[in-house]
Amino acid sequence: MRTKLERIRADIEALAAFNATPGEGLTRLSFTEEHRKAAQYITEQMQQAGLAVRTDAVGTIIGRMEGTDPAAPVVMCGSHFDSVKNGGNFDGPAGVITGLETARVLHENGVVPKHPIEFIAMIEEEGARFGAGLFGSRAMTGRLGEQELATFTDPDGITTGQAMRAFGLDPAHYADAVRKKGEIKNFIELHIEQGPILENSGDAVGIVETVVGIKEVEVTVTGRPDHAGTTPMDMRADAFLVAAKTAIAANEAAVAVGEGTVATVGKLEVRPGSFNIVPGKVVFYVDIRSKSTDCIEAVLAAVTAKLNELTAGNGALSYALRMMVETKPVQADPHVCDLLAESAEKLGLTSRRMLSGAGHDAMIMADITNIGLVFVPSRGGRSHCPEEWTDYDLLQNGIETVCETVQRLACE
Ligand code: HGY
Ligand code: MN
Ligand code: MN
Repeated sequence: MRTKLERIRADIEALAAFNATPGEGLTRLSFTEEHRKAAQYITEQMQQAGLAVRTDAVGTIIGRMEGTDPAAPVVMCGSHFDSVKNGGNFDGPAGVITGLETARVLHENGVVPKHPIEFIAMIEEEGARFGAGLFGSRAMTGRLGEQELATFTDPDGITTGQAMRAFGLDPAHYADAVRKKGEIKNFIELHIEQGPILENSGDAVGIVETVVGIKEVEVTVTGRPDHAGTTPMDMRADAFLVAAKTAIAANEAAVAVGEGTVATVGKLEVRPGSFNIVPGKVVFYVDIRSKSTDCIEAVLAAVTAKLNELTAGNGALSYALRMMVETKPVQADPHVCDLLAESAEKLGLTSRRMLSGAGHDAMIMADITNIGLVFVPSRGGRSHCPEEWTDYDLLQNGIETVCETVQRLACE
């Protein structure tokens, strides 16, 4: 092993401290003090590894190692360092630390690659603050628009653009983050699996071949707030009842279409939100994922049909949909997958080809480059919760695999 387990542990523990909810899992939202402190730590670690460090126009941190051919396309390696609310310490940081440790190993072993290598720490991959994730990679690939910066808000009504400005970034320059097609040779990401398959298989690393497509849609149901005690049941325009029945329809449609399709309503807000008021407005999010685009569309159609059915014939009920994130299923590059498998084998590690049910920045980077995505096991398959955990030696196996592969890609 060329990587150092103690450095990996120290990085995870250091980043875990930049947390808004200590004792209740990790909460590190974008453009907050927790973000600033984590960015400072990552920047320092990158500098100590000999990298030239910059922050792009939307806040993603980029540490660059020059190659012998500065005009050669860049090999990129990294992940994100924001979190969900009350999440775990490995979702994202495991991949950022993979980059840090790879940079350290190449630097201390005097490896000078042909291709420049850029180590990446993306922001706002989870979308936990503004509702639209994969933000840093969407900015890099040109999928971000100024409409989003001006209209997507956090629970306090602060827009993404306002939060960027308060953080010291100029949202008007968001397009400066865009990287041109051809500029990047590969994007390699290590991530925890966040599910039970790899751990149950006993294999050391997962090599992702396909990442599911995602549609995350915001649904606003408008009804009429009324007194909960005096309004007869047949005279109500109850926005929550519409939302609840729609959530059940989404669940039933995902089960019906099969092919591993999933649908989740994980965020819902009832307004005004008092026990004795018939809900006048409900805003909720339907997250639909599948390796099949047709299945995603079928579930979305079922959601829309249910909303039409429930609001037709009641003039006081209406709904609106807003697409927050939509990505198609994405394939990892076969050559990169083979290199990852060869690296694992060379290290004496077993590997298996996998599907990713979680979205990752790599799936967005696939718009402009060839990607590789490596999984390490999650204990009990748990993630997006304080129980999220990966033993450091199991994480190190993945980091060694990526380090070996990044070096080969950058030197070939
Ligand atoms: O939602 C996801 O799949 C990822 O954790 N952002
Ligand atoms: Mn996540
Ligand atoms: Mn993640």
